[in-house]
Amino acid sequence: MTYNFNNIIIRKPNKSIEKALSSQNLIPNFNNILKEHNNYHNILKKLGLNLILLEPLENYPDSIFVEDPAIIYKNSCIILNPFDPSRNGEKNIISEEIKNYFNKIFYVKEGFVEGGDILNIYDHFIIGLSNRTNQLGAENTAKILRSLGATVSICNTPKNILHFKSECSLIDDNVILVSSRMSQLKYLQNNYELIELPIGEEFAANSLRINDKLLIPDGFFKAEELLSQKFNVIKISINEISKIDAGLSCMSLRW
Ligand code: CIR
Repeated sequence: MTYNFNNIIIRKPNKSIEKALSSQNLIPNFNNILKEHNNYHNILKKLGLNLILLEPLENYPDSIFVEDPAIIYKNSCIILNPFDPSRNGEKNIISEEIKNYFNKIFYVKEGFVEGGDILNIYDHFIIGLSNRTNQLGAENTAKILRSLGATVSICNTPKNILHFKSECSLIDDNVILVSSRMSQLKYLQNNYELIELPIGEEFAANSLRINDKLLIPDGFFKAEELLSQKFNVIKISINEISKIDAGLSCMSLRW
């Protein structure tokens, strides 16, 4: 199931995160990141997940975002190919760290693709083309996924959105939480029930459904009100992490 998870991989924060990529050139504070990250993994632990904690990587400022260099499907792990040169080497390290948890490891060697651009809905994957994921990377990832029995659609991510999943997430069977920009995508409109968040709350569209709980970023009052009507919501503060364009899904790999 796409949101029924038993295991989760996260990486402890590195001090060099203060040099992480930020579209607004913001510099996060390491101690604040640490607090937010501790809170994040304590909540995940309380939800009963088996937590695999990887060591920090000082040479890779953005390496806590373990969602980007790998995806997991049916007991296989696909090592992706992150676009940004400062992030590309993360794949070599994480593949060694996590390979023993999976039956098979596959590698995307040509073209660029990041996990933030890959939305998994049961046996289907949507790969969003973005500034980080190109056609070749998407097609090579799709080939591997199809060989494992999945179906794949390749879509465009609207301009100025870092990753496809920066502003959308699967929150229930066939239900995708979207920002208003993502709600314009015909592919999503035609295939899923969409719950649209108001302008100004797009960041809350990167929420994280884990079993019967929905983790949402704190501080988005309309999103909280709307989602609490139907979901068992847990709010998580990620003010500091959001300075470097990240949300709740980016900090873990789940299966
Ligand atoms: C980056 O630009 O790569 C990081 N600062 C943020 C990565 C966020 N990852 C994600 O949305 N999956």
